[in-house]
Amino acid sequence: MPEIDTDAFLRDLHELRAIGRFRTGVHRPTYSPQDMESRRWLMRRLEACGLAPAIDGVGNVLGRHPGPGPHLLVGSHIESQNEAGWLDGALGVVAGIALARGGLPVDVAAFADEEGHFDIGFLGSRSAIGEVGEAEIDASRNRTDGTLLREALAQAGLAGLERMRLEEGRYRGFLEMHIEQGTRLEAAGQRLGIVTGIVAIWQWRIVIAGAQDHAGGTTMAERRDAGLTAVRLLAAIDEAFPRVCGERSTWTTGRITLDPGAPSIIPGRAEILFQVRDVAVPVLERMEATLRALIRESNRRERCTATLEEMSRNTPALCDPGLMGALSAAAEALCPGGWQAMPSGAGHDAQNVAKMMPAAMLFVPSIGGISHHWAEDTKEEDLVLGLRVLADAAERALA
Ligand code: HGY
Ligand code: MN
Ligand code: MN
Repeated sequence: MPEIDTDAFLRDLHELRAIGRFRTGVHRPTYSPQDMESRRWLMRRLEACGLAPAIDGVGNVLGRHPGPGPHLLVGSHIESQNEAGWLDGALGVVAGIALARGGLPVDVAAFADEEGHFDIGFLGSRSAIGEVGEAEIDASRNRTDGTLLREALAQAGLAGLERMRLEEGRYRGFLEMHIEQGTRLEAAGQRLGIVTGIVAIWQWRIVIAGAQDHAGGTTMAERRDAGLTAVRLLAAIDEAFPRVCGERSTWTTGRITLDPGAPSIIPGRAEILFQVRDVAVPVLERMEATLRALIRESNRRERCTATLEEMSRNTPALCDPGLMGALSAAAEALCPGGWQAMPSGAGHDAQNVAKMMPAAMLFVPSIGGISHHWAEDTKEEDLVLGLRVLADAAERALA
């Protein structure tokens, strides 16, 4: 069992929490000044625990262990959703620092824009495995304010820096510790989750074209209200999906925008950001086929026209049995019977890194299941137990 300084780990977590603090959470959108401050903080921390830190052309931060192999890669992301949790991502990166400080031969990574502030999502880990071309970067915009990714990179001082690629053959595997972002562990009274598989996320923009017009002069019979068509389409999706989805599928409308968005004007345009998630591609394909059929049906029946634009899709990932075994053995040794194997309903950088090396994840409970909200939290004793299990598992995986 490596000598892990859990007090320093907690101190690091709270120091990082103070950068971009928002109520009890953080607001660190990718490439914002507070995000870049957190990346600089991380580079100093990595150097202080003996790793050689570097930042790349999309803001990935990697601390490289100087010694001979074998090595593990440990990490996650440090940007947050808007006004969101202090642990989502940060926990996995700070845990990596703690393992390096404890003398384990680990490299530590903070992959940029896992949270998809820019269209393509998981930008950093997809770039690190060679899946992001220059054209994608040219075309990508910030989902909140429309800033071009190229411009955001320049403002962050990253333009022109080379983009790093994870080194083939350097690592035994990748370990990511993460807050569960759900209620399973808490409901089962468990303290640790060994992740079996990570969902894929398929995202679309549905644009509905109607006719902007006067809210009073235009009769109900003649108006082409894009807002009502959007609402009816979403209701049809919610009615049909339970017949084609899987046990843990989810479908979410994260945003509906009505233009021009005034009370006395019939919206001429509606835009829906819609995503589905599941661990099985055939289930995702069934949901997509149903979505397309419902849009065809809407266009047959409605006076407004709906079009479907694909935004992004990734692939589900199964976690590596060997690394899962190391995590389970460590969990059983440190918390007998207090853990369970479980799927991840959230997407993670691990699902991209898994395309290049064995990868596995360790969950700690979310209080109330809350995440992607500033109130996200985990009991301190569960954070410490998770770190100890991660360190023990890392040592087993490196043996
Ligand atoms: O949305 C997700 O699953 C991840 O937290 N970005
Ligand atoms: Mn995350
Ligand atoms: Mn997240």
